[in-house]
Amino acid sequence: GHRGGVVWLTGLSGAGKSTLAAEVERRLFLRGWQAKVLDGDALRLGLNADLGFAPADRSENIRRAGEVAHLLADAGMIVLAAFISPYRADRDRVRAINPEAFHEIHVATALDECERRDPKGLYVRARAGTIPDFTGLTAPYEPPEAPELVIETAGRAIEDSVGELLGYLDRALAL
Ligand code: GGZ
Repeated sequence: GHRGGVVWLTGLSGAGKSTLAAEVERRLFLRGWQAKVLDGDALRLGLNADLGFAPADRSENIRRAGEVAHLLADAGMIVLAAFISPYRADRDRVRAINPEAFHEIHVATALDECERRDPKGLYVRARAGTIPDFTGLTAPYEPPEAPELVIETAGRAIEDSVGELLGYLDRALAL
């Protein structure tokens, strides 16, 4: 069995947060663990559809997502939260809701690698000036100072990063 927890993946657009979260959710499900992905991109279609990318909107986005994540974790779920969450203060506020149940994972793929991948063509559009306040280019990203885990995805297979996160969750959440 396992305890609940908020597994908070932070990093740039294109770092691999959503890919990692979805694959780890699948792998946990196969073992019979209760896991749920919360994804910034998806929540912005519904719960957070009223929010954009100005600093105050990002903070509110993370505040709401953090509250939902902790509610699910209290119910025993392993919540895989994938949000750029560029501001340290916003992430610290989510941690403060229940520090014992919060696991900050820095998906530390460097900007040049994210821009090389550019899976949705957003970096090209941001460079062209059609997306304002783009994280890493025209908006800040504040890396975690003391994350529970740092995952580097550049130059390795997805399965390798997935295994690293699963190993951490085994140590932190297994009962
Ligand atoms: C950063 C943006 C922006 C701007 C749209 N800056 O990689 P994606 O495309 O599929 O996911 C990103 C998503 C970011 O949403 P989050 O809720 O994770 O952001 S935050 O935590 O900062 O509130 C990206 C896309 O939206 N996107 N415009 N200007 N990413």
